[in-house]
Amino acid sequence: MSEKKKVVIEDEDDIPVPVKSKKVVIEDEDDIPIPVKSKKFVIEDEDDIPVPVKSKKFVIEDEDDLSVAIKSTIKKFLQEIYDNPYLLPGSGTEHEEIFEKLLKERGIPYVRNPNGTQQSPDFILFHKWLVELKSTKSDHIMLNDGFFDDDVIYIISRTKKSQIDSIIALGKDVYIDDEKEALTRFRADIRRLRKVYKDVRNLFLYPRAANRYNLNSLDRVLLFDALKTGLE
Ligand SMILES: [Ca+2]
Repeated sequence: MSEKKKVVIEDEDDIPVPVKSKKVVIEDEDDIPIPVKSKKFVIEDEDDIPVPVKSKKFVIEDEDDLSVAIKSTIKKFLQEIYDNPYLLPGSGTEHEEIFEKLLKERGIPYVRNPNGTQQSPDFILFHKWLVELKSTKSDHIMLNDGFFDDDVIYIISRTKKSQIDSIIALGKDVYIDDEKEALTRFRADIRRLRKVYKDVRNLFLYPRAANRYNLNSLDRVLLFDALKTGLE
């Protein structure tokens, strides 16, 4: 230890933490890095160091807390639509636009049509939660070539005689296993047909699914409860 030093550092633990990581030797106080000195206040001890996070309405301790806050925001939003299905009328693009307006009004971050307008999902909320909108004026929805994706939240707006109700559920809670098994076999057959039937002179034959799913036996209360449990 040099005697020129004004501050005597007895051992390494006494070296202030921000300085410790630097490789320069501190000869006297003037050598203390500028950012510390330029502060308007003197930090007497650690308790005086401002903690910006504490000024927020809630303290986010770690990512788990953030994810709890996001889940609770999504749950509240879905509950609102479930309780007031008239908030989400319309079909197709109009249906999506109304949903987008609801998200904007509530300050929920989202991406619309992340995979294009023809591919699921219709929205991603908070960079993570996938939402697919469906609307129908009958007792079924069109699936065409598609099916329910396990971890996508489906919001099905059903209008019947000017009454609207919403079925809100995770994909995996909607379908029954044997339905998916039948669909897998069906898709294999479609692929086979596409190979068998190709162009015949001017005629191009293209087998394509126009599958639909009947909603009548779905229990909207049970399905929504299952989704909410998953968001706890
Ligand atoms: Ca859709």
